[in-house]
This record gives sequence, C-alpha cells and structure tokens, in this order.
Amino acid sequence: MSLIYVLNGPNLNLLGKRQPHIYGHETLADVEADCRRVASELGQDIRFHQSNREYEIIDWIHEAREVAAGIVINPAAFTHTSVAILDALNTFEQPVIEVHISNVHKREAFRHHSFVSHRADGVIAGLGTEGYQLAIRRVASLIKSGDKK
Ligand code: CA2
Repeated sequence: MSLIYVLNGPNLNLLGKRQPHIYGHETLADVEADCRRVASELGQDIRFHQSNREYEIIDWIHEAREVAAGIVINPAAFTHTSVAILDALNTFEQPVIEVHISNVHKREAFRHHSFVSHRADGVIAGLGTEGYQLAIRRVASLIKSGDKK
C-alpha cells in the first residue's frame, strides 16, 4: 500500500458553505471521504490536509518527500502566486497532479496562470470535486506503472 498526500490551500475549508454556484455543495469533509473511499478501492492510503498558511503546505510537501508515493494538490489561490510551493514541489520526485474544482480558464485572467503547473504531471480543472477522485486514480496508476519499471 502506498501513501498519497492530498493537499488543499486557502479558503477550501469553506467548501460547501459559501459560493456553491462556483464550488458546489460538497464540503471538504465530503471530499476527504470520497478520496479515502477511492484510495482504499485502489489499495492506497491517503493523508488529507488543508491550510490557509503557505508554510504549512510547504512543510507537508517536505514531509511527503520522505513518505509519499504521490501528491494531489489544490493549491487554491496559491496556485497563482506561489513560487515557494512550486520550489517545494520541484524537490518531490514522485507524481504530482494539480486539481481545481472550477474551470480556472473560464474565469478571471489572473486565474489562468499556475506556478504549480510548471511542475504538475497533470492538471484537472472544472470537473467539480470529482476531480479529486480522478486525480487519485491517475496518481495510483502512475505509482503502479512506476512499480513495473
Ligand atoms: O477551482 C479551484 O479549485 C480553485 O483552486 C479554488 C480557489 C481559487 O483561488 C482558484 O483560482 C481556483 C479558491 C478556493 C476558495 O474556496 C472557497 C470555497 C467555498 C467558498 C469560498 C471559497
């Protein structure tokens, strides 16, 4: 069984409680439960975190370097601002999938650029919270194909 880190950036603790027309009705606790179910179907384990503080996300990426076989990350607004999160992800040598609940390309121009996409092996946007489950499936399949090498 491998470990996948699922990391969430600022304000995602409000998921399902505000702006449902953009981010849907599922809470972050619902998303975590979905991720745990899919991961366990795939024989994987997850650590699921959310923070409003950039340094905590960086610290979890550093921790993941030691123990994780992949990262799923929704950096939220840090997507568009954080070279520090990009630098941390660049030190992580396993698969990274970036997730956005909304279609950032359909929104304001400042959401069109992602620092994290410079490192991500794949990006999912606009598929709602289901994007997290798909990202876990992709990480699990990359972990399995890596095992075969
Ligand atoms: O679509 C996404 O998942 C985003 O990463 C969400 C970020 C936004 O800054 C990115 O451009 C796209 C915002 C997360 C805020 O989450 C909230 C959830 C519910 C209510 C209010 C904010």
